[in-house]
Amino acid sequence: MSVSTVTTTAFAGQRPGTSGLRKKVTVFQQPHYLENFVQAIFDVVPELKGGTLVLGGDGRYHNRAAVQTILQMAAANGVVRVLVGQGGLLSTPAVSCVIRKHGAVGGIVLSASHNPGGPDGDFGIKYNVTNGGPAPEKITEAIYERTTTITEYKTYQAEAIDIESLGEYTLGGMQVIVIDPVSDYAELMESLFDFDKIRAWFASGKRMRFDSMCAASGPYATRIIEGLLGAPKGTVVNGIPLEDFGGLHPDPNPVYADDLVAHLMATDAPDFGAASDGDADRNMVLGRNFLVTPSDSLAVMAANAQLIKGYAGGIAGVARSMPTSCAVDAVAKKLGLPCFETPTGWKFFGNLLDAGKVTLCGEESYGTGSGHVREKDGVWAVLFWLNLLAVTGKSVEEIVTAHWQEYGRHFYSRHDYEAVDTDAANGLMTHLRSQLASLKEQKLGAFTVALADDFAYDDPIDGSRSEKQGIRVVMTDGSRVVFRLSGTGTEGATLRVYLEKYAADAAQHGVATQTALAELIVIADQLAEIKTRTGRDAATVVT
Ligand code: VG1
Ligand code: CO
Repeated sequence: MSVSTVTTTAFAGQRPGTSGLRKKVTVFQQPHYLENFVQAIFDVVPELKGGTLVLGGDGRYHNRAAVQTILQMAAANGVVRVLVGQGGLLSTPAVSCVIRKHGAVGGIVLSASHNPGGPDGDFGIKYNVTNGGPAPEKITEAIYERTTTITEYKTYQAEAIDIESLGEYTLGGMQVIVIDPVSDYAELMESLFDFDKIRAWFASGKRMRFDSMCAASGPYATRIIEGLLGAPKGTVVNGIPLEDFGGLHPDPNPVYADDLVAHLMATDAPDFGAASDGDADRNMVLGRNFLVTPSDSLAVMAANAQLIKGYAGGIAGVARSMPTSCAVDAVAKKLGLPCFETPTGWKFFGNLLDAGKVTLCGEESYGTGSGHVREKDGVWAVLFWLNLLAVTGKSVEEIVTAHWQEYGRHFYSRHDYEAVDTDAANGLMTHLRSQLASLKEQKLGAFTVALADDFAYDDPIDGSRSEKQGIRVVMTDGSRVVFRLSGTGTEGATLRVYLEKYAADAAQHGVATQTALAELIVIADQLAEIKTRTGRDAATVVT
């Protein structure tokens, strides 16, 4: 039982993407692969020595083994206390909550989020900083740099800690506290939402279906919604986290959560439906016979925040990622709120939240959140909607259609082309960039281009600049086509095409989304030569 220094060699490709380092499980199972990355974290964040670390993951295959490895390395690197979720489980927003509440230096999240799990699936790791949020690019880059030169790591060889039972253990000079993954988080939710009103809503016979997709939200949703809020047993389905997510693809969108959608479209549909992803930071909400886009969800939240206990004092401002629709901008304009446009990925909201510039944030990729933590938060979003349904007595459809009448409707869709040849995808982006200078004022079908650029973001708080964050082509009527390559995939490249069209006139609001966007879809293909360059006739996933 002692600290040992292990000789290692660097692995190529350990640069974190949009949200941490994500690779196939088999890549992480290579000797030293995880260890190198973890040692790089300890080397780049010296404050961890002598400090508290939070550790947990979404419960996917390899989670438990990785927890033991990291505990031993933490002990060898001088961490004094680790708070680890029971069974190694902590949702991503719960990690953020626990870091903040217990004054930890940071946290390590083990997750590949919405990517499938199991021995042939994906695994991932990311570091969260003291504010509870994902490390900013400055730190992720430093970690990456460190992985390129690493020659040794430290570990403390000892018996595995029993992380299945709550309690306190010691590992060398380090204390390991196995915590209940839900209680701190549930307490925070109770402080933000009117649980009495939601209880009354369920007691009046209203019904919901929460599909946890066999992933991390299960214990949270079950304890809070069926337990504290009194919803009938069976409200939460697929509520037990499984290492392979029961073979499901835990991405809460109409394509992968099709079973939930079918239940909400059935004749005996419940009033409200929701789903969450692998690590419980994403959410999809839907009403009876009615889908809500994530961009609209954010706008509705901003417009109604004053009705919700935790936000009754008003919100400071809103932020959305660049590809997210401008629906929330319309609300901000009307309410006189600041509205920020950031690159894709939650790490870009951290500074704005810390500085008190914004309260609500969202992404088109089924992510919404607020200043209560520094991650997007799936269960929080669902509770926000439940609270809204309970205080207004309205249905989801009534709330959203009334919203469109007031603010107009932003038709929105994302077309993903997954596992495309990497060279073809890079060529497509280069081809788009080469057209930017000449696109302005060009007529494209019925549209005229107002702005065409490669989005760059200057952080208003720390002045850092992030370039090449997506090609956007904005039309004079506000319609937009945006192109990006994903930073979370593990196979080839994934091209994301984001399409948006604004309709002020309520008579047009009932049109099917893909019909409303048909002309923009054609324009996107013409601009990017998607079909010829990718060899694909159609998108892999349309949300
Ligand atoms: C995707 C989404 C992005 C989200 C990220 C992490 O990134 O588009 O909005 O923040 O996943 O979400 P990309 O680079 O593949 O487009 V999660 O739930 O993985 O933490
Ligand atoms: Co996620």
